[in-house]
Amino acid sequence: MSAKPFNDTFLKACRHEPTEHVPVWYMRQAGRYQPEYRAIRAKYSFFEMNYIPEVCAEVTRLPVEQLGVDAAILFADIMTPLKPIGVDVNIESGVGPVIANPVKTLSDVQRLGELDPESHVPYIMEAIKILRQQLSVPLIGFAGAPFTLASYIIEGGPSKHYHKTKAFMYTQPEAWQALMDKLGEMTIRYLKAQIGAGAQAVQVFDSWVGALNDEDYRTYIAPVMHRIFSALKETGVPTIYFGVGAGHLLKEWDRLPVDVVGLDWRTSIRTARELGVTKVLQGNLDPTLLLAPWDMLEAKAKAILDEGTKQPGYIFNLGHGVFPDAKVETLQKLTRFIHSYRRDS
Ligand code: 1CP
Repeated sequence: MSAKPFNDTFLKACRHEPTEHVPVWYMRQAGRYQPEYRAIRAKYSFFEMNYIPEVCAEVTRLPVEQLGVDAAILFADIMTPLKPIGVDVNIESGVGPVIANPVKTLSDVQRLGELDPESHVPYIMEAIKILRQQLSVPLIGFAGAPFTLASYIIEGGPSKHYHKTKAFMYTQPEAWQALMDKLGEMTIRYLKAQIGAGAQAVQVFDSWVGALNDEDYRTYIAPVMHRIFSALKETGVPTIYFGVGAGHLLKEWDRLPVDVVGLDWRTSIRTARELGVTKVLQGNLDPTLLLAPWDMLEAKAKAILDEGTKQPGYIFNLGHGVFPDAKVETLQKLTRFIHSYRRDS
């Protein structure tokens, strides 16, 4: 075990419990903004870094040691479990996931296999076990949500408007349902396996689901998200649901059996609370502020902390991932600031 005492502030906040300091971690805290990451990435492809548990563990630990954050997030990608079920995906530098065989029809959906985590992604469970020996902060496992995964599988890569995805949903409802069922089942198996190996919380990234209006979300997405979070409830491990530009879906999200809602930077904590969101909140500093003068960054972070800490159950994070031109020093300073923050009243 690690020599340091275990820091459980993040897990306490997930359970609505008071904490001595506000816990903080950053989405995409492992990545290209770190010179150490770039040095390792120069030697391996993205998936090679994933396949070698020691490398995966090293990259996961990097931001914990460098920034002093209160949680680690497993170094993998939302595309990781798709490769073994038959999606021919590669992660291209500066682009993201690119898929050689996009899904177009029901038979394409039927061709996708079932995920057997123990045989398909044993390296993920191995990395989790190694990390649990080394870390003195909780380890977050994660997966992509069905809509967001479907958007890559159908578009063939990153997209702006998700036209093909939405057209598939509207014109091939049977195939869409089959795809949601398959990806929903995959997500449950994958996250349960991560929890079985030692993940102490799990985040489901539905980054692009904000492309849907609330009615379509209710019709096409809410049932599968219900199934996923209900299945995970049985594990007793806290769950987090995050999306970008999804403020209009928050009322729906509050009805899901999920513990923590991750906000992007567009929806303030105050707005979320005014909408009636009762869940623990995580977020939501605009990541672009990492490039702003320190005084501005500090003032914006303080305003978020003042709102977030009005009740127990708040986790500081960015409103989306750290991007490559952020500076390690800025994130270090921000983390120290979050940890030193105490409410005035
Ligand atoms: O530190 C961490 O956060 C852990 C690792 C992690 C996570 C949680 C990576 C590594 N990816 C993800 C999740 C992920 N991947 C999401 C959800 C979060 C988000 O909205 O950012 C998404 C949408 C992806 C898909 C993806 N993979 C993209 C985005 C493409 C797009 O559509 O804009 C990209 C660029 C990747 C590749 C990737 N994944 C992770 C890293 C560090 C990288 C860059 C790889 C490189 O070095 O080339």
